[in-house]
Amino acid sequence: MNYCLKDKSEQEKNIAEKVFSGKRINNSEALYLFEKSGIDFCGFLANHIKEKRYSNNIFYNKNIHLEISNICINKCNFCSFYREKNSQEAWNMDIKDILEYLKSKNIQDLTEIHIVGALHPDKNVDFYKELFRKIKNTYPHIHLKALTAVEIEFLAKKENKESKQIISELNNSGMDSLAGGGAEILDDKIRKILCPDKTNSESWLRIHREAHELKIPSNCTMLYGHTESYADRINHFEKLRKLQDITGGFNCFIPLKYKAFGNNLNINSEIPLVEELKNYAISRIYFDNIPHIKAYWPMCGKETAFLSLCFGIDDLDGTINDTTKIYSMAGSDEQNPDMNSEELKTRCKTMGFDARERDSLYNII
Ligand code: V47
Repeated sequence: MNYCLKDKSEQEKNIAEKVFSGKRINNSEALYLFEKSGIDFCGFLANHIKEKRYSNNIFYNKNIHLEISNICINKCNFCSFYREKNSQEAWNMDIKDILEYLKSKNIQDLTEIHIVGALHPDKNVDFYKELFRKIKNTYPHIHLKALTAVEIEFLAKKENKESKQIISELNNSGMDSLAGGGAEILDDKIRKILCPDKTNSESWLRIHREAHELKIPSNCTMLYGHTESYADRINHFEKLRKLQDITGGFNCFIPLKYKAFGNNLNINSEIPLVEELKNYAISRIYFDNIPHIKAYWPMCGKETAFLSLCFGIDDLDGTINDTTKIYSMAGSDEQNPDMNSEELKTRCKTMGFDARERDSLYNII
């Protein structure tokens, strides 16, 4: 540990002291890091935490995404992915299409399928139950990380059932974990601007709590870099950290930087790389109770994702095999995201890290 703290402020020395002794930082310390500290200091602390936990290991998984449809009734203002039912750019797969599609992917070699449903007006819980059962019948080794809290709420309303019941039914049909999307910023004033018709903050948190109570793990995300302040990000962190204290059910936190292309939010600029790296680092420092902080490289691009490994990130999602369009439609550098294990391992090696393949529950393969 060669970083010189001599010229740092008293607040920074106190924060460093907490981090070195494994203590939790509070919200005003997190705000200090966002507002006053440099990227070097945040990166240094974040890496200290990461190295202590994982040495020089970086985790990744072999996965594909399955985007069943982009027809969605929510029409979130930041979303570049959804289309109206009658749009030429809309797609909608039925179960037969999906099983055919999966045949064209090398599923035997993968451990996970990440399923995005969108709020398709005609799809109900029976559709997903049948789909999950059929996928699991053909590929019993696959972990299904499927649907977000937003889709769970949509299905619960449709069936006039409690969300916990829906989660349990889907789990019995093969859904192994919930994806972390839909969290955006857990503040209903900001949600009014971003996504006025989406699941509110309280319901998003409740649904994840319910999943965790059923012993179903999930991930959590934050969509940042639009209208929110640093204090809003920290309030978002706090809600997730508090829930994690109670349930321990989040496997990882995934910061998702707002991408400006092709949506209705009317914010045309994106935050700079330095802000993005600092945000990764502060996430690692703040979440002492969430094991992994993930860079989702189809969103941030490969170059940023590998750089983020020097700012506290320990987890890369995933091999993908050109199966997601959410971010290519939002203007990501990665228009056909695909990365094989060899590329991933070689890039990590060049940076002095060892890439370790993991399954969805972070067991090393
Ligand atoms: O909820 C959509 C975000 C999320 C934009 O659980 C945008 O392991 C930025 O949650 N700019 C979906 N962000 C993706 C997601 C995810 C991805 C990878 C892994 C996991 C996991 C979850 O993408 C949405 C929203 O927050 N998003 N549009 C945009 N223009």
